Amino acid sequence: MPTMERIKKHIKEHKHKYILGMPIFILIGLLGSAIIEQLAPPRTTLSLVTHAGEFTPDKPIVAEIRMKTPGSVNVVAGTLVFPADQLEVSSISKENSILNIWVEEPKFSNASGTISFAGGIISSTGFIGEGKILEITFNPKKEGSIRIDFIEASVLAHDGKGTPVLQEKIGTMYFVRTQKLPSPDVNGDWKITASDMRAVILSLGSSDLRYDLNGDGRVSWADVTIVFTLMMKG
Ligand SMILES: [Ca+2]
Ligand SMILES: [Ca+2]
Repeated sequence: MPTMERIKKHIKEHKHKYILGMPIFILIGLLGSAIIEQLAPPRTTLSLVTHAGEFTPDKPIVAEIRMKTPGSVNVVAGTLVFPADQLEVSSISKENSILNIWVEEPKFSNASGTISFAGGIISSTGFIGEGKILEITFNPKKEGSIRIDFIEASVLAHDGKGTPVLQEKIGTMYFVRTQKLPSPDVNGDWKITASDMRAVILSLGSSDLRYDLNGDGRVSWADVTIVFTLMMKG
C-alpha cells in the first residue's frame, strides 16, 4: 500500500483521536508526507486534469485525460466512473490526442456514469513524455463534491512484450457550488490534501477570505474541519 494510502487508512481508523490532537498531527505527519511527494521519482501516470475555474451547476467543465511516462509506451486504455446523478458528459473529443489508433472508440454512458477508451500509438519509437489522450466536457447538474476516478486503466511499454507500466491513476474532484464561497482546494491542485489543510491552519484567526470556507467572516477550526472531512472522504 502506498504511504499516503496507509496514512489515510490509519487516520480513518483512528479519526476521533486525530481530531482531538490535530495540531500535533499537522506539524509532524503532514509536513513529512508533503516532502515525500516532492522527492518522488518520475512515474508513469494517467490523470484527469482541469484548468482552474469556478464550478457552478449547468456551466460546462472541460477536462483532459493526460498521460505522463518516463519510458516509451504504445498502448493506453482506461475506464472512468462519475456520479451520474450529479454530472453528465456532453462530449468527448480525440482531437490532438497522442493516440493515433483506437482499439475502442472513446465512449460514455450518462446512465451508468462511465467513460472508456482504448488506443495505441503507431510509431517506431512509441511515446515518451506527457500528452493528451482525450478531452471531455462535463455538465454538473447540482451542487456538491463530485468525484471522478479511473476504475481501471493500463499503459503498455513499447518493448515488444507489452509490459504493463502504469504506476498511478489520478482522478479528480470538483466542488460545484452556487454560493460564492472559496473552494476547499485552497492551493488549486485539484486534490484535497494535507497541503490544503495546512494552508487553512496557517491562516487560523485571520479573516483571509480565501480560507474562510464556510463564509462566516473568519478562519477558524470550523474551516479546517471542512477540509479535513473532504480529505477523509477522498
Ligand atoms: Ca489542493
Ligand atoms: Ca470561517
